[in-house]
Amino acid sequence: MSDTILVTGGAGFIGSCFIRHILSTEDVRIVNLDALTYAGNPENLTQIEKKTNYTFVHGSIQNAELVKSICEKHNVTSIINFAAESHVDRSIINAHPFIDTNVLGTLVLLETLNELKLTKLVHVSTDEVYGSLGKEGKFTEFTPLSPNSPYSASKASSDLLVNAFVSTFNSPAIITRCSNNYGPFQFPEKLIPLMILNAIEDKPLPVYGDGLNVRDWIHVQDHCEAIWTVYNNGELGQVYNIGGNCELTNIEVVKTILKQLNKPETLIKFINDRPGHDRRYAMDIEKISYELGWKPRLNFEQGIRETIQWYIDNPQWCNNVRTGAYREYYKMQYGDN
Ligand code: NAD
Ligand code: TDX
Repeated sequence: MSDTILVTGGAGFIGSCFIRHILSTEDVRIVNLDALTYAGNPENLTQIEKKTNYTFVHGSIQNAELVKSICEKHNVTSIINFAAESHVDRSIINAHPFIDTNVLGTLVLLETLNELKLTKLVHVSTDEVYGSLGKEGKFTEFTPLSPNSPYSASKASSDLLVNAFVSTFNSPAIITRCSNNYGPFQFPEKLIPLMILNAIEDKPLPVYGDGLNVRDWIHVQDHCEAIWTVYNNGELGQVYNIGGNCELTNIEVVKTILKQLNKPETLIKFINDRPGHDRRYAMDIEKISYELGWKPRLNFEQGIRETIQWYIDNPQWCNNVRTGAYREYYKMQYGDN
């Protein structure tokens, strides 16, 4: 066993998928540092929590002393940074936690990387840093950063910090930028789990604007496999785009969910558009495909069917995450719908 990886934000949607996947297939140690915000859920990790090569630490990536002491105590060799405030609508309500975690937290990880001479940092970022596309074209790694929401501005800022550390200190860091993820254990503030749960409960499905905004959907398992590929074979200092080659309008996604659940389209409710709503995202994944041999494996039709089934099969998880604070957020965002 060689690597001990500090995974940050590993109790969230994507980080927990990564940990479950890697600990069931690879011979590595993982230390998971997570602040357990509203989006962090230890229940996402019950299947691996007793493994001897897994340690959980409750704390923030902004706490430089804590991050350093964890790395020293566990002989951490490398970091994969999933920790973030991740929801665009929440960043429109209050951007401060986004700057604190996404920007200042990433700075702490970069400084730790340098100070302790760790072998690498993989920084998990997003297609949203590139801004919005028109009808044609895709984002490549050369597309200029042009973020439109406080969330994407905070992620772009963290990406720029990573690049600056690579240029200035030759820090061994790599950035991955992925498109919209879906799959089990996703917090029901994001489009797909929100629509699934509302449809199951015969509640209105709130679609922003005309519903014709396009997202490039990827199953979370494919994203995690791509990150593992980059971690092992990616070139230090590089950026790798990751995507699902699956562009769909929001209304297509919502209608697919309703059809699979055998629910009427009259549940769809068009509501006021999200301010600054990006129209279209699409990722060009030539670089990671040709250089590292990664391609998405799961198709949307099967992936969404299994995801819907997971939410049907896990009502306890769904009830546990919809706390009082969640209900307050929901009411603020959607009124009495
Ligand atoms: P999530 O909101 O489900 O999980 C984020 C996790 O980070 C939670 O467990 C939370 O407790 C933890 N966290 C928050 N602040 C922290 C802090 N200061 N210190 C330590 N832990 C903290 O998010 P996700 O959807 O799993 O996204 C993970 C990463 O992937 C993020 O960086 C996000 O920007 C990026 N990303 C997400 C998507 C997507 O579609 N969800 C797509 C591309 C990139
Ligand atoms: O209630 C809704 N109604 C609606 O029409 C919600 C929550 C969303 N939408 C629309 C907005 C987007 O066009 O659905 C689309 C997807 O919305 P989100 O699930 O909020 O994702 P998005 O804003 O595209 O950002 C996501 O992808 C990139 C993640 O939240 C980010 O963490 C990731 O970086």
